[in-house]
Amino acid sequence: MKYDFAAIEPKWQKKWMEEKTFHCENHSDKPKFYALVEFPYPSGQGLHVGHARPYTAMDVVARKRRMDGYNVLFPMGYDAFGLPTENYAIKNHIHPAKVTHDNIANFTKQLQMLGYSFDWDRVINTTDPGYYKWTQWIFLQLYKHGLAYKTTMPVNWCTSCKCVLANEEVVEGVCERCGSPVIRKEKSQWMLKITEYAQRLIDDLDGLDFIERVKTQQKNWIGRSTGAEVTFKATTGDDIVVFTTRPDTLFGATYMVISPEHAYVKQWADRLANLAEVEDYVAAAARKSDFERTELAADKEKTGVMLQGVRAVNPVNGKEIPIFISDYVLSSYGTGAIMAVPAHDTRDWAFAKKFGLPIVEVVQGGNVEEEAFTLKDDTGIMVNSGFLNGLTVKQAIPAMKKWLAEQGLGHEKINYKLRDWVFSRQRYWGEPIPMIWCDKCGWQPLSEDQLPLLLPEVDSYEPTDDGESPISKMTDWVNTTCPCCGGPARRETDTMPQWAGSSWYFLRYMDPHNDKALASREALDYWSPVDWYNGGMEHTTLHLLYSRFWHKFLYDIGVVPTKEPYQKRTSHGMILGEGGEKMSKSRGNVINPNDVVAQYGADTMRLYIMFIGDFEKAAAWSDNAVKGCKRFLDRVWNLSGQLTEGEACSPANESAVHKAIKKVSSDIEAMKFNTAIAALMALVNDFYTNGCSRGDYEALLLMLSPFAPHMVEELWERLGFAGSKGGMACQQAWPAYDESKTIDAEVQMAVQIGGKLRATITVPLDSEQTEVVAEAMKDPKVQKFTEGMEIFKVILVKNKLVNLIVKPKK
Ligand code: ANZ
Ligand code: ZN
Repeated sequence: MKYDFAAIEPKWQKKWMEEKTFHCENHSDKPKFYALVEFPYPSGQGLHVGHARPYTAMDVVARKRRMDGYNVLFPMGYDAFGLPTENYAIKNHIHPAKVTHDNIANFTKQLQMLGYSFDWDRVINTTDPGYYKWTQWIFLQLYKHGLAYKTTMPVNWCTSCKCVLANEEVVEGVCERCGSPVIRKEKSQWMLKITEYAQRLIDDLDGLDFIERVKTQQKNWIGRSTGAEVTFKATTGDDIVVFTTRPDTLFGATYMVISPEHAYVKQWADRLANLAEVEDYVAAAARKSDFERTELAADKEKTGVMLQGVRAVNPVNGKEIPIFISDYVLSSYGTGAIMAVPAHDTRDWAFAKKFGLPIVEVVQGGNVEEEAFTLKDDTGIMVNSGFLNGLTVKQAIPAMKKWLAEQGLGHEKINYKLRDWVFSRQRYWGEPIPMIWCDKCGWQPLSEDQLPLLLPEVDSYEPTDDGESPISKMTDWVNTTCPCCGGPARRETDTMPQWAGSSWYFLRYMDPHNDKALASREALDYWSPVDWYNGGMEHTTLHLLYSRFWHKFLYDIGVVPTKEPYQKRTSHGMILGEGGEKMSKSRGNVINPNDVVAQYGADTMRLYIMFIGDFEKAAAWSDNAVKGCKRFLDRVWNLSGQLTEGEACSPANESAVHKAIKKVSSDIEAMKFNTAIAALMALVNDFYTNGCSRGDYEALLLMLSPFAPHMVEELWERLGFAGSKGGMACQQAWPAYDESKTIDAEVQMAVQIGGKLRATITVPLDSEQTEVVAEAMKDPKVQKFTEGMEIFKVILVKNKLVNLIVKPKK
C-alpha cells in the first residue's frame, strides 16, 4: 500500500467541498472563533509560497480550533481592484473584469489544491458590484460625517503609473509598486480624515493582543509629539507661528525657517529684495518628495535662501533674527515654520554652520561649536536663558510654557506625523466615488438608493495625459443631474484607491450575501471582533491602520458593535529562495506551489512550509528539507501497516503520547509550528522503536490532521476510525492529555566529580541524595574517579545533577 498523494488529495478536497465540511453558520451552541488571513490580490502570477505560509498557519489554527470545539469562521476572498490588473488589461486589450475573473479562477484552484478549510460559501470579491456597493456606502457615510473632503494639495505622483500615491506607498522616494521616481504635483483629491482618529488609534492599541512590533510601528507612524506653538512677530507685523517640542530652548533661537510652500513667501513677495532667488528655490523644492527633503537629505549639505527684507523678533529677548526658506522644513508638519536652535538641533546646527549663523548654547553639557548638543534625557541645566537659568530642562519646559501662555504668545500643542489619507486615483479599475459636482450646489453625494454606482464600460483604460481618469472621457456616464437642484451636473471620475475594499472586508465575510446592509446586525454581533488576524508586517501602517480607522468610524455611527476590528494580530516572516535570497523572477529562484504539490503533494508542501523555521522570521526554501518532510509522511503512512491491536495508548508510548499532545497543542497556539512538527517526528520515532498500537496511532493522526489533512483522512478511513469514531478526523475532538502522564517516571542525571562531568545515570524521578549517590557509585567511571578519595560534600540539583566534592583519603 503506497502513499499515493496524487489520488488521495483530490478525493478529500472533493468530499470537503461536496459536504461543505468547513461551512459555518452565524449561530451555534459552541463558542465562536473568527480566524482571518489577508485576502490575496489575484495577480496573473497566481498564488506564491509567500501566501502559503500565513494561509497554512491559520488553516492549522482553524482546524485545531474546530477540533477544540469552536464554531470557526475561516473565510477567503479576493482584493481584486488595482493597477496590475489594469495595466495587464491595457497591454493585452482584455477587460480588467475578465482578467480578474480568470485570475480568481486560477487562485481558487490553487487554494483548493492546498486543502485549506475555508468556508467556500462566503467568498467575496471587492470588484463585485454587490460588494462595492457597500464600499461606496461607507464612503458616503464618511462624507456625511465630514470625514471625506476634496482639496488641492501637492501629492506624490508616480511618473510611470500616472497616478497619485499615498505617503505610505512611496518607499525611499520611488513608487512602492513599480519602482519609478515619484514627484510632487498639485492635484485635487478626495481625502479621508484619518487624523481625526489619531489619538484613538494609539490609545486603543492598549487593549489589543497585537505583537509588540505591530503596536510600535503603528505608534511611530502616527507619530504623536507633545510641544508648544509659539508666536514670533515678523517685521511686517505678521505672526509667524512655529511648532516646537523644545520651548525651553527659545533663548537659543537665532534664526527662523519657513517651508518653501509657506503662504508668507507669496504674501511677502513685493518686499523681498532677492525674490528671483527665492522663487527658484521654491520651484526646486516643489520637485522633491518629503522623503528626499528629510531622510534622504539627512547627511547632505543643507540648502536654503534668506528672505531679504523681512526679519523676525525672538519674543523672549527682543532680538531681531533672520528668516530663511529651506526644504528641510516641511509644509505638511506642525505649522510649516520653525524656530531654529542650532546649538541643540542637528539639522539647525548644520544649517547654521553653512550660513554662518550664531550658535547660542542654552543647555549645558556639550561643545556646541563642534556639534549640536542633543539631550538623551531632560536633566541638563539651562544657561544663557534669562529666567530659566539654573533650571533643568524638565523644569524649564513647563516654566516656558507658562510664561508663553501669560504673554499670550503660545500654548501647548500635540502634533501627529499621520497625514490625512489621499483617497482618489485617476484610474479606471477601482470603485467609482459616488459624488456629483454641480456648479451651483458644489459637491453632492449620490443618493444611497442609487448604489452601487457601476463602473462604466470604457473603450480605453489608459489614463489621460493630464492625469485624469479614463472615465472622464465617458461623457454619457459623467453627465448627470444634480441630486440637489436637478440642474446639469458631473459625476466624480476619480476612483477609490486599492485600500478601500480591504478596509472593511472582514465584516462582509460575516454575512456575505446581504443586500440590505454591509452585514446584518446579528451577524456582526455574533462574529465581532475578528479573534485572530495574521498578516504581513508590510501592511502595518497601511491596511491595518486604515481598516482600524474605518471600523472606529463605523462603530461611532452605530454600524458595528466593537471599537476595534481585530483582537489579535500576528505576523509571519518572508519565505526566501534557496540560499537565502529574496525570491524574484530575475533571480530565477521563485518556487511555484503547483510544482511542489505535483511532485510531493499538498500535505508535504503544508508540512514543510510550517516546518521551515520560526514562523515570525524569514526562512530560506530548501528542496532537501521538502524531501525530508515527504519522508516523514511516508514513515507515518508505512507505520499504519504495522499497528498492534489496542484502541488505547500502549504503556510503552503513553508518556510520549501525552507529552506530544501537550507540546503540539501549546505550540500551535503559540505559532511554533516547527517545534510542534519536530515533536510529532520524535513521536513517530518512538512508535517505530516501541511498537505502535491503534490507540497510539489514532492520537498521532489527530495531531497531524491540521498539518497533513488529506493523508490523515485517508488513513483514518482505511483504518476504520471513521466508522468507529464517527466522521472524519477533522471532525473529532482534539486529543486531551493527562498532565500526570506527561511526567517521566525516570530521569537522567549528570554526575560531576569536583565540578567535572564524569557520567550520566538514570534514577527514579525525585530521588533523594542518598539514592542518587548510591546509584552514581555503581557507575564504573565514577568509581574510577573516586578511588582512594573521600566524598566530603554532595551538591544535588534534584532531577538534574549531582556534584561529588572529593579529597584524598587520609
Ligand atoms: C526647536 C527645537 C530645539 C526643536 C531643539 C528640536 C530640538 P518632532 O519630535 O518630530 O515632532 N519642526 C517642527 N516643525 C517642523 C517642520 N514642519 N519641518 C521640519 N522640522 C520641524 O519634531 C519637532 C521638532 O522638529 C520641533 O522642535 C522643530 O524643531 C522641528 F533643541 O523646535 B524644534
Ligand atoms: Zn445643483
